[in-house]
Amino acid sequence: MPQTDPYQPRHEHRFTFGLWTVGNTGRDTWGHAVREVLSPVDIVHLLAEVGAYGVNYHDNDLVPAEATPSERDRIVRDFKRALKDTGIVNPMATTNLAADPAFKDGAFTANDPAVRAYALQKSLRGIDLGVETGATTYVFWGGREGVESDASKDPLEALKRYREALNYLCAYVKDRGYDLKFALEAKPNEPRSDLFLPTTGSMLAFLHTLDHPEMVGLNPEVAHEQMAGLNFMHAVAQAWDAGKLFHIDLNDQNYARFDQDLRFGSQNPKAAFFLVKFLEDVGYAGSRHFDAHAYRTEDAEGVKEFARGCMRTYLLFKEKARQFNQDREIQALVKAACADDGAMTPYLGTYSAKKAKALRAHAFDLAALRQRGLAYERLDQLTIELLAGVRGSARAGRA
Ligand code: GCO
Ligand code: MN
Ligand code: MN
Repeated sequence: MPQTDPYQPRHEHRFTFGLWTVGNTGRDTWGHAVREVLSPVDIVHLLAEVGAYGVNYHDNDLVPAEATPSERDRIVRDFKRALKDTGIVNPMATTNLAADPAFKDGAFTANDPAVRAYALQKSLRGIDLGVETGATTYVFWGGREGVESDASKDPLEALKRYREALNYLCAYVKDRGYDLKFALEAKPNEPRSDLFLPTTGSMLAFLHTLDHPEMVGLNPEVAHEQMAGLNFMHAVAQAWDAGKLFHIDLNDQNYARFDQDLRFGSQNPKAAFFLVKFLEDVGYAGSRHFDAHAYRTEDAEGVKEFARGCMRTYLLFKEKARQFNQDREIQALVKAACADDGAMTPYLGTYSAKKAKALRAHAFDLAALRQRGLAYERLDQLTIELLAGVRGSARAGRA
């Protein structure tokens, strides 16, 4: 394909995949693996082949828990060599605090202090490993930090333990002089019935209770907010507004189904479009990490199609966002909806006693406010037509 293809992934797009995403073997609660296990080195080469920018991993995706120190060193050496050979980079790493049976009651929030200490030790080692392979963002997803029964754990105690653990790890990073920031990833449920800090908004409030909030941001995930029935783009906007959008996990999800990790944009294309439009409009410069996996029906070739599809869909919507921003009719409707003749300027904005006095005395033309139609039906239909491809750049005009 020529370099000018706007849908060809390039390094500057910062598309990344976890080792566990394209490496997913299709094992689920009901069935065995359907695909071969790929080594980290194989995955790095696969990602280079499909045009990705980076690879992320959990400690044990790279180094198996049972590896000896010399095995660890060999694995890390081979991985770094593969990165060098392919030009793939490692922007993010994380700790697997979910798989080991020791974490059945949580990791940082487990009732057993030995489990909490083990979780900290695993995180310290995971941080060292991530830094060694170049990661500058370290994600915390508390997959087991929750309950099945509220009889089992005091949520205030759990929050206290969670806070203590993150404070400890922030202090470690500072102590070591690492160039590393943390990104917290919320999820409402799965694998546990109820996870603590279930939404991006909860995480955002929580991180400001930490000792070093400046080191800590968010890693919102599309499916996690959708599982809670929320508007993901709004959560991302709030994270951005707070200066806390450190990372993002892109995938898709059919609301109220099991945790699906679908190819980005494949289930809710309109929501995905507005998400891409948001990220591009504000100039988000971080990784676009696809935390998703191929359908269980797919073979190795299907996995590559899945990965290419995630990136291509992102770029398709990026181009559609550009068209949306340049479409005269769409922009006229947006502008009309927000039209401001300045009549309210004396009353709006920062409070003053004078302003409030004037506002209290103002008589509104409520009949006019109540009758006004906002033409959002037309605006949304034009959006759909743009996405469906029947509203090309010929009609869009120039911005
Ligand atoms: C999930 C999560 C994970 C995390 C990963 C990185 O639902 O399983 O999204 O994939 O993102 O563990 O922390
Ligand atoms: Mn997820
Ligand atoms: Mn995720």
